[in-house]
Amino acid sequence: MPQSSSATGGKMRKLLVLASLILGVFGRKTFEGHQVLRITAVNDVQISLLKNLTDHEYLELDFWREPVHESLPVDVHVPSTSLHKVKSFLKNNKIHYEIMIQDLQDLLDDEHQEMMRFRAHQPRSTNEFNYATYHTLSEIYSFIDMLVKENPQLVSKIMIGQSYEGRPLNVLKFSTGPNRPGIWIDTGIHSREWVTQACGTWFAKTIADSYNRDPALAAILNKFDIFLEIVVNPDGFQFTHTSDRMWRKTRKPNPGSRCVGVDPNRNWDANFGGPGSSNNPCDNNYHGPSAHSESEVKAIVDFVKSHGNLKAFVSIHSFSQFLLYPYGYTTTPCRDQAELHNLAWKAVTALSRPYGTRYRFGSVINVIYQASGGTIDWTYNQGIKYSYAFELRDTGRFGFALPANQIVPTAKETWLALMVIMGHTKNNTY
Ligand code: INF
Ligand code: ZN
Repeated sequence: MPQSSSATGGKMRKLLVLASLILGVFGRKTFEGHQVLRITAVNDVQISLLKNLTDHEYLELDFWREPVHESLPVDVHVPSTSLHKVKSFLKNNKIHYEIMIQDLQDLLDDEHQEMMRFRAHQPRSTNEFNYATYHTLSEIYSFIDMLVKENPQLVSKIMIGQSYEGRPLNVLKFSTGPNRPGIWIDTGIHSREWVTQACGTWFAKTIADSYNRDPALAAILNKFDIFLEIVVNPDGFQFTHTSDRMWRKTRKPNPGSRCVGVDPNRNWDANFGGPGSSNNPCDNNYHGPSAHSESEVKAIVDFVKSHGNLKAFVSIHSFSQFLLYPYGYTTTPCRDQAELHNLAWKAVTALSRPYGTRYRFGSVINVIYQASGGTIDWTYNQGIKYSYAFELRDTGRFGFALPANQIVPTAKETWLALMVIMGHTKNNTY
């Protein structure tokens, strides 16, 4: 019996759908059976054993928190293919671990479904924008344009450069008058840290809406401009949506290597290439061929230098719940260590008020580990005294896959800390 044309057409449609599904799925890395283990080393023998693990590239381990010292847990994303090897290695060496995430893909499926639920409705204003869900790059770009259009007196958009793949590096400028000193805030330098770009949009809306209501913010904006770059690493961010949700670096190919990307938080001219950064293009903390080699970093460097009057610089990461100040590349305390430590304490105290979220604080090298070529070491050495890095929620239960229902609480508590830092900057700038 010859097939009727409609039946053949129907078959064709089904094949096309299947093909696009396979392509879509094929293009996107999946994490079925991948687990995140929390490993607690009890001495430095165990720490060095864990550090050796990082050398076995074939295991494809992705350390969400690197092995440093016993007081800090090690969180490692283990592909399903390496789970048995890694778990027997840990057991044989009597290294304690627990499974923090049973199946990473389950978490990411929930995240994706949650996003799709809201994507149907295109917001026509920033009041309709849903701050309690994760967004794509184009949704964030249109949010930025809506916010500027709605607040022409207060908000403008500056394009400080282009990413490697040619995407605009957009910075929101909040200003109530000419020739003001500036405060810089950035989110999304590491693309997989999705709660940070989400908080960046919430911060932008809050500044626009609260300027006329909150006297403390008005006092800050009457003396300072605020510059907010929500997506520092747009190529990496787009890649986390289309291909690999766990991507951290930029997306520039490395000549002579099969591995792509540079860690933008190792690419700054602050002890560039020093300890706590890698010269291996396949590593997640690869520093790149030279300082400021990444256009996403160079754009900020040029902006900081041309502006010439930034008084505070805050770069926002996730996760771990830390508030960090320089230095990362040396144990030598920075000149203003006492003041920065005291201000960090005030900031994390304010942060803890709404939900009891507890932060640790201190210099990068003391709280976490040595890291060379980091953002805030460079900005501090440029003379921007109030240079801080945040590590937002959580402490590893969900890590980079933080559920969307924590976005707004995270943004609200972080905003309180930012207001303390900006207020102090205002009261201590002459
Ligand atoms: N932060 C760590 C990193 O290796 C620690 C850090 C923070 C180093 C700030 C330097 C400055 O970059 C993150 N957090 O990656 O996401
Ligand atoms: Zn980061």
